[in-house]
Amino acid sequence: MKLRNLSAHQLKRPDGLLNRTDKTAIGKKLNHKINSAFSGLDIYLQSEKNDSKFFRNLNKLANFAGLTSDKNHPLKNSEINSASDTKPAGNDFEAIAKLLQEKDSFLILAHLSIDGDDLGSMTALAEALTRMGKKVQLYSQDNVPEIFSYLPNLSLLKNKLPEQKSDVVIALECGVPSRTGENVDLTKLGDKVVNIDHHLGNTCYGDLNWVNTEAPAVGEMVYDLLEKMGCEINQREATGIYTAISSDTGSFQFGNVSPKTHRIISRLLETKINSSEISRRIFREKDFNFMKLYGRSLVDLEKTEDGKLVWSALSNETLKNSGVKSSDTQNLMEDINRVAGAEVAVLFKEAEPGEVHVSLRSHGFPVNEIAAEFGGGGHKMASGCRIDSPLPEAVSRLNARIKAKLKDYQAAPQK
Ligand SMILES: [Mn+2]
Repeated sequence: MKLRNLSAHQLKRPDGLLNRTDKTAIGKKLNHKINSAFSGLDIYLQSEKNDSKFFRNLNKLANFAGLTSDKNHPLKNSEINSASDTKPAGNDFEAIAKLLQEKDSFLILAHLSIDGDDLGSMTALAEALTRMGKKVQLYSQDNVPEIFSYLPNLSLLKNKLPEQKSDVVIALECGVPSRTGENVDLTKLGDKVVNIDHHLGNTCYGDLNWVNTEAPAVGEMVYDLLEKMGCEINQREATGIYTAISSDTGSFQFGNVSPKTHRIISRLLETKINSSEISRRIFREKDFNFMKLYGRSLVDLEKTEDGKLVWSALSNETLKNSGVKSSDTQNLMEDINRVAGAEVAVLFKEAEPGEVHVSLRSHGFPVNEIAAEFGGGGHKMASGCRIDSPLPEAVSRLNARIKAKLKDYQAAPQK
């Protein structure tokens, strides 16, 4: 992405932090008026919604997204500069559909800690491309969670990179190339790099980029792509896309679900997929050990006197003895966020002694700002960070920051 200079008014931020126009540049304009602007080493995302402007420090977001381990300079210049500036960024939907129809061999990559959205999406896309007579391989560095074992085309998924170069590599919801895994060089794996994502902060590193931050799941984008290619959705594709969308929307409960989402789901159900069984597998069925650990996290639940902050902390010993794989502890968080009257819910997991993984949830309080203070980030109401200190210290440090911020929040509720 070659950068162009911004005019002063474009950069003006209410608190004046982004006013150094001489050193600041802006990346290509994305679909939804999201710009990445550079001020020295600080990269901000500017988004506009209903005439309000929001700024996010992309370095902090990037760090959360696992873009690099260097907390001070999380985005590498090579990653920032990899896209061209001749066309609008993140808007190559039609060109991607055309490329997929023209080319013959594909490698589709998931992000680290593969989830229902990118897994369901890649299996559906693989099905469609295979039906078009093309060769498709799937790659994920991390193993597939057991709950998704019903998905079709899992035999195509490997955690070893192919030796032969494909015509096209497709990265699904990876903000930067390194999100696909360690030592993955997309340009060596395929002649063309296609980047499809629905998250803020994507650096548009592909030859073709399609970033739609209004899509609740990348699965919805894959549906659009299949439709554009004239693909009559079959039951196997529908199973993948249903898995993708229902995973990322918490079974259609989250705020990003739109009428379009339901129209797509309606179309998927027409293929007679077993949606209740898929929902049971994703959301209801739990492993025995998980249920015990889940119970433990609730028994240990704590709250501040005013009840605005609730949290639970699981020690390394508890986690180790639980027999639950760390990749399977992601959903422990959700029910902690159900306590009435709480503004913020936190789960601390001491993954290794002295290494605490923190999940934060809220119903409006910007937990991403708390996470960012600790080198993490994420969404306003769902964020995460890692604190390298003993568990009790991590709990008291983070909670102290939340309590301080909750005071401001109550004084001046945001948005
Ligand atoms: Mn997703």
